[in-house]
Amino acid sequence: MPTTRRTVLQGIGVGGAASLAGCSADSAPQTNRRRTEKATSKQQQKTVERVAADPTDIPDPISRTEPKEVEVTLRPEEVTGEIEDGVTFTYMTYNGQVPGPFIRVRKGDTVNLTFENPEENAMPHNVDFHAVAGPGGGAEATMTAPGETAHLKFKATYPGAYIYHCAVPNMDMHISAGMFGIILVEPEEGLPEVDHEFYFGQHEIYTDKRAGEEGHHEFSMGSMPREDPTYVLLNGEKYGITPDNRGSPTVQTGDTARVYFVTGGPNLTSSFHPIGNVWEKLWPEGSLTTEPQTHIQTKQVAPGSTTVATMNFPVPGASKLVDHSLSRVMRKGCLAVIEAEGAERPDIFDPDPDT
Ligand SMILES: [Cu+2]
Repeated sequence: MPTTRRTVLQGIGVGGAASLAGCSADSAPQTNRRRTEKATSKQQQKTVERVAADPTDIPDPISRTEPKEVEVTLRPEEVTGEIEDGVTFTYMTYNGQVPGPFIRVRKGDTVNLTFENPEENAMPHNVDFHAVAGPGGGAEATMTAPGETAHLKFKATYPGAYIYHCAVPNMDMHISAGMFGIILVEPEEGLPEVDHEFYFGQHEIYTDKRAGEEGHHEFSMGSMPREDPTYVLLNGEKYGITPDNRGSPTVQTGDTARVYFVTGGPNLTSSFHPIGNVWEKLWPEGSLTTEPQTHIQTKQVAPGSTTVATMNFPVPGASKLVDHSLSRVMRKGCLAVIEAEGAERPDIFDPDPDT
């Protein structure tokens, strides 16, 4: 009988969260140990059907011309989900998705952040925004044990697309388990109009089994220092954002899309490339106040950085987004697809010119 995501998720028992808590116990303050153990037994029950962030789930472009206060809530959530069919893993997420929610503000805005670490978690978490001017990007101010809530207020003083990520002592593990996302600080003049915006995040997961081996994969503290991941993923799941899996975003030929891309890492640099396409305009490191580069085939995006790039779709078909370190695509899951629909354009691309 073929296994489905749901049946596998229902079938897994204990184990994931317990060892997860064990291998990062040194990130839990001693005073919270009792509480953490109690939380662990509850956390084992929490499974989710999906962790892959919807690449179209982005707040609308900002049309305001004045700054304002923006309310943002982040919830670190430890959840068990599937990396691929039959392979479960205990992710650490912001708000249950990988990458975490896309946060959109304007230069000069003040962000009122509520950081709620749910009681059912096993571990402390926090958030370091690269858009924050201040100690740790807010990491110390948001450091919370399960059941605690912290507040942080900050002004977005400079524009750009920035990563945010967990920054507890075992931050490499927490990022590998899924704790990263983008905060976009729009320049005061806004961004050029486009037909679509998409959000993708790359990161790698280190587990104790081979890629594709069925069952629950525990986090591997052995392979992480060797930077030898089991999976390299876009939006948290193997081939998650593809037509056969969670589905792909669709555009019409002639449209322009702006892609926001973040490399969580924690260790691997992405060589970000759209197969069958090109980055028409590209803002390196998410620096939106520079002149864009044009017609870039492959862009290296380091862990802890982003890129913003536009693409056009002159002909119908799939644009496959990959890390051009291709073993990560063929063996480790790093692929997403954007589908373009529209009339064929044999003047541009003719796969069968003899008929
Ligand atoms: Cu964390």
